[in-house]
Amino acid sequence: MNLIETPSNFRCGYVAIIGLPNAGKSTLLNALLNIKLSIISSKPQTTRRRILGILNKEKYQVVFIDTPGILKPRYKLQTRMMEQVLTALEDADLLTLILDVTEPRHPIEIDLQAMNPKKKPVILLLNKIDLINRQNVLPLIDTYKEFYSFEEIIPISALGRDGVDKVEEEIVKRLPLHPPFYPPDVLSDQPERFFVAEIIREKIFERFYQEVPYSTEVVVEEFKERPSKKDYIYAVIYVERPSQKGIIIGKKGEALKKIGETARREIEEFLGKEVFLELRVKVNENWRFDERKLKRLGY
Ligand SMILES: Nc1nc2c(ncn2[C@@H]2O[C@H](COP(=O)(O)OP(=O)(O)OP(=O)(O)O)[C@@H](O)[C@H]2O)c(=O)[nH]1
Ligand SMILES: [Mg+2]
Repeated sequence: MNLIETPSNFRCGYVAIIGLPNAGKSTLLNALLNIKLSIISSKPQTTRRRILGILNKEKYQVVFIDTPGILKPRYKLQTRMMEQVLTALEDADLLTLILDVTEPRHPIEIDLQAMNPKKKPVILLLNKIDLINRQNVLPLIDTYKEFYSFEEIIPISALGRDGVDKVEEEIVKRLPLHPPFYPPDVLSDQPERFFVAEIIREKIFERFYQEVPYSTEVVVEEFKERPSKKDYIYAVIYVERPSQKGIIIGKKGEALKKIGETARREIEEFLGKEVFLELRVKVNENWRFDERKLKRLGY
């Protein structure tokens, strides 16, 4: 029999990463895990679903939950996104609120008392300190001390991995004594095909402007492992209008080809093997606003 013993001082818990759109939540998740798991872009509302990222160490397991940025929903997809945030808040043992120090609106716009009725401990992370003068950091910490009784306030640069080890340390200290929830080789609860779709969506977020990235959803329809051949992946890019389909495909299919190339390279890196990626663009009219269509897309 193969019995795995967990030491009695093992710590394990759920940690939600919350904040306004574009604060650097996904960048932080990736920095903590030392792997590119969550997609990133310079545009707000990149993340649409809660994404688990599991950090496994000898004496602890941290289940991080990356979440969509907090906003006032203006359409159904955004309502679904905010439900994802609320679920994460409910699941979490500990919250990390991340704010962009170059954005003075933070975190006043977030009503922490209302969002955290059970008064779970909150660690405040002042992110993007690489973009401001060092001497402005301490006064900022003082300002936010008044705002809420944070467990800890840590200035970081998620992008530069500055302060990220300290974040891990402060989190682990506060985790419950509990055996691991997941086997040590598991990185997330989402299947590979979800991350493949996300990588393609990231390339669209990077490349296009205005409504196009927001009108786009990607679904991996087929993922076939083939003996003695590369894996075959067939993904559909859904847009809301025919004009957007034209934009994504581009002149003579150039734009779509570029998306396919950059996405494939990153998918191969993520999966650790070569793949054949086929992309198709389809119109799914106003899917963001339509309850039934959202449901079919898994929202
Ligand atoms: N200079 C700097 N940029 C950062 C840092 N952290 C994140 N960024 C940038 O900020 C932008 C947003 O980062 P994301 O990680 O996608 O932010 P997010 O909070 O997950 O955004 P949503 O998913 O849209 O809510 C990207 O362009 C990142 O490269 C940082 O520490 N310093
Ligand atoms: Mg994100």
